Amino acid sequence: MTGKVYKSTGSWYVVKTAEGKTWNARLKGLFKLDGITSTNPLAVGDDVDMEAENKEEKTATITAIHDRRNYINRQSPSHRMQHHIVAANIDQSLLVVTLKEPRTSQGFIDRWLVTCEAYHVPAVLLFNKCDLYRKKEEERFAAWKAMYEAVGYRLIRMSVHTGEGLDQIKDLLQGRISLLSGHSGVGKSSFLNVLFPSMGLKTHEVSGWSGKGTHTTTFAEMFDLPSAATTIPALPDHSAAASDIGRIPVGPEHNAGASGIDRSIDRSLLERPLLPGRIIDTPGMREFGLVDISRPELSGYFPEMRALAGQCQFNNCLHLEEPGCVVKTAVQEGRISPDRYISYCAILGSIEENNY
Ligand SMILES: Nc1nc2c(ncn2[C@@H]2O[C@H](COP(=O)(O)OP(=O)(O)OP(=O)(O)O)[C@@H](O)[C@H]2O)c(=O)[nH]1
Ligand SMILES: [Mg+2]
Ligand SMILES: [Zn+2]
Repeated sequence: MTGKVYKSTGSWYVVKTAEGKTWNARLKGLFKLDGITSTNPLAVGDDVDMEAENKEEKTATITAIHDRRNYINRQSPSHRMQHHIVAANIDQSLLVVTLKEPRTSQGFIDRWLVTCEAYHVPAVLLFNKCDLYRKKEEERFAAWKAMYEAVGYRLIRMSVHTGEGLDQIKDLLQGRISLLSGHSGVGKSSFLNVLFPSMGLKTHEVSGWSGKGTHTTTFAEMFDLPSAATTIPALPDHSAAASDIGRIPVGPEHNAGASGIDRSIDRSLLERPLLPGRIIDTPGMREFGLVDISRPELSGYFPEMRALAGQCQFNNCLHLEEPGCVVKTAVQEGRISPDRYISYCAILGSIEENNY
């Protein structure tokens, strides 16, 4: 029988068959030897063949791993020389970004975008906690929106607390396998809980919030979105203590009324039926280390630089100090954002010299 890996907890994998039956499966020792450079030979999203070990207990042995359509790979946080496959066979990756509590840096976003480009996975940036934005964050958001949209990325402004943006994101999720990533504490699990209250995922308690946060989600896990027949219940009322998502009580500074902008949403949008889709919740990442990307190929993963490929005087131009560089000219003339170029230089500098 064949199935898809929904969760990995060390040596056991939760595998779901097309009929929706869930098995606990493990790899044959043979496969473990293959994963020399990868900390995990199998990732969430992998399709596998398996043989039943015990039909009553629903345990099985994985006998083969199907070829991956794509995957997202990162540097293992604990072993610099090893890779960690975040997820395989995904249709899109959604990066949850926050401008405060915690603050996501542009460097982090750009490293993530480069990886998505390298693995041909469409990326969307979800700016959560927009209910917390004040003047400074509004300005930052406007600047990043202009910068990323100019490059061709989609940005969605959202708030798990007010519901802003959730209808658009629901549309994005339909019928696709989506990977949800971002720093710890940006609200990934809270977001899934509010869209799909029956999931009941653990989220971070507001009372021990330190800004950095401990990881609440510890394993990547895939969830089936409610089927087309199911409708999504309306968001909890603002006045009700939304204990199920552990949200911050609405105080004057969190209240839409304080800024004079009504950020409430049309609740009827949340009652539309959904097409089946799947979403992968992941543990928060502190850093995102690139793997498998060489210095000469890096600019190919910046779409605004890729558009100028082959036009520099030297065909091995790294767009640093070389004469006749069209990328640098584009930066000087304002056609490429200086901040994106700075990110490019920083990432280039972080790629090991011998990695080409
Ligand atoms: N103000 C505000 N707080 C939010 C919002 N979304 C989530 N939070 C809060 O942010 C905190 C962290 O949320 P989680 O959902 O646990 O974050 P996570 O991204 O799943 O974190 P890890 O599992 O550690 O990676 C919780 O206290 C949430 O209530 C939002 O839109 N606005
Ligand atoms: Mg979480
Ligand atoms: Zn150049």
